[in-house]
Amino acid sequence: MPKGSCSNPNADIKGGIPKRGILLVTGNNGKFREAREIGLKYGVKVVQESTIEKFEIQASDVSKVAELAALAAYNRLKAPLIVDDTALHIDALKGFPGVYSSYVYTTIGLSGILRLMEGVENRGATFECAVSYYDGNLMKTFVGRLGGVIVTEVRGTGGFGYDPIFSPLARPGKTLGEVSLEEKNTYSHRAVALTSFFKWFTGDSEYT
Ligand code: ITT
Repeated sequence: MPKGSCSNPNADIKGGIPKRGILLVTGNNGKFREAREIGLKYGVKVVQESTIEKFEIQASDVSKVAELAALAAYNRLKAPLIVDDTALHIDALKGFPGVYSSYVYTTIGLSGILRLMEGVENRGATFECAVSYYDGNLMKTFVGRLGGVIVTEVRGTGGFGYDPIFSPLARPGKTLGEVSLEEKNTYSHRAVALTSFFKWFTGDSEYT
């Protein structure tokens, strides 16, 4: 199925593995690449849907944003789908940029965040990711978090978004921009949320 198609994601899956498909509504190719790899482990083909824009309300938590975005996307596409809403919360900035993460990234960017953090001793931060599934009937939301620190300079060319300024506690000394996609997928906020989703979706979990 071509990228961005909005018909049934199961339509081009002909037996064997993967056995099922799911649309991921996102304009962010980095999210899609990570989700595609995790989906394959569970026999699920993740199909990126980027022809419609993810509807983003301004709410105080990622679960609410993801659920409303899933509902809005379903009303357009009429096919089972997931959306991923992610926020970076910086402790010393009282959780900022949080639900404004996308806007802040495209306005002040990584260098703007580093400037705000100049001379700040408490570098703690958390990524929070909510993945919401909606099929016109059932809404399910899965959340994952990753703790780490904001480093003092941009490091690494891997990943996307805030990855080059975030060093996870799981990998001290390295930013997410300096680790492989495979490694990020073993402990990231997105991997935790998506793993719970895929386990539920494929019937392999306590969620069923
Ligand atoms: P969609 O809404 O189309 O899915 P987006 O990039 O706007 O794409 P979010 O609102 O969820 O998605 O992301 C908020 C910001 O956080 C945005 O700038 C992302 O690039 C960034 N971001 C999301 N996940 C990330 C991750 O795993 N690592 C680093 N930055 C991330």
